[in-house]
Amino acid sequence: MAKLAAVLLWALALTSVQNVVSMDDEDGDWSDWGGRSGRRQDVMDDQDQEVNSNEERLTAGQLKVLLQKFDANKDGKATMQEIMAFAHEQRKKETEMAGIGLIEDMDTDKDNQLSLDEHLNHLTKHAMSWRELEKEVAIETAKFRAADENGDEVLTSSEIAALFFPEVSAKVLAISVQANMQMKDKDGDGKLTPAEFWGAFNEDGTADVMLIADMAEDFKKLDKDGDGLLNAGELGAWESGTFHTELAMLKLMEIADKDGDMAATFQELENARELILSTDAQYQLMEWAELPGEL
Ligand SMILES: [Ca+2]
Ligand SMILES: [Ca+2]
Ligand SMILES: [Ca+2]
Ligand SMILES: [Ca+2]
Repeated sequence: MAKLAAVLLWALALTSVQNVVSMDDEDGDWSDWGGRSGRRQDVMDDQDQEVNSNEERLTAGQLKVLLQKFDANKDGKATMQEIMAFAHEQRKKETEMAGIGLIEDMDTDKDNQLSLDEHLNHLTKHAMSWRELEKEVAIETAKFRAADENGDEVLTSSEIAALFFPEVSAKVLAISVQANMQMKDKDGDGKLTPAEFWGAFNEDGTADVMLIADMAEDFKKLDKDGDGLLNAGELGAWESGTFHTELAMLKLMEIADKDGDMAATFQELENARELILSTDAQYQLMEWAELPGEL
């Protein structure tokens, strides 16, 4: 179960945490996981000593199996594109595993399916503020319809995952990104300044310059076109978790890819095995390597 929890933690850290937290806040488990990878990183930093012990090291065998999984065209090398495609498929599998367990508290007629009524009843029951509820209902209804692939008005197994983990469905993700854009975009120009993105405002409405400076590096990495603002696509990379995985894997490439062809061979990965200890790349690879029944 610890491994499943780790998998879920990773998926959660990467997705719209606030939705899941608001739905499950009565049991208190999920709220402890609030925050994105920042919180997780703090925990990891505290464990540096343990991470450096043998038990947390990837074995050569694990690396070999991971490379085989990444290497879709079987040329013996893993490219960034292959790794990111694997990451997406993996996230889909992980979230689908959570499946029906996700709706336990919501599925009031216990038919192992989630109807829109059940979803909205649960939302209403746990609403924090009536003012926000109307908006929430509209967003959640749109997400529900987008997740309902076969249009039969109930969500079953893999459809359920998309509602909770929008990143596994392009359609649900688009709605989630649009909703978050609208929520954060104070001046309504369809793009986010650093202050809008982090919600970094002082009580008098001016930007919290200190906080923004602290986060400047992350923002710069997200701002792919470098215009100083985040558009929907750039925000989508953040919401989907692609951003965190991509950064971690770019780090892996930077360390491992010695001949600079932006692809890693087994030998390159094996040489990098010690060098990536305590990096996000290491944590991500470990999680993939330790998936139950995978290796
Ligand atoms: Ca039901
Ligand atoms: Ca359906
Ligand atoms: Ca704006
Ligand atoms: Ca931009």
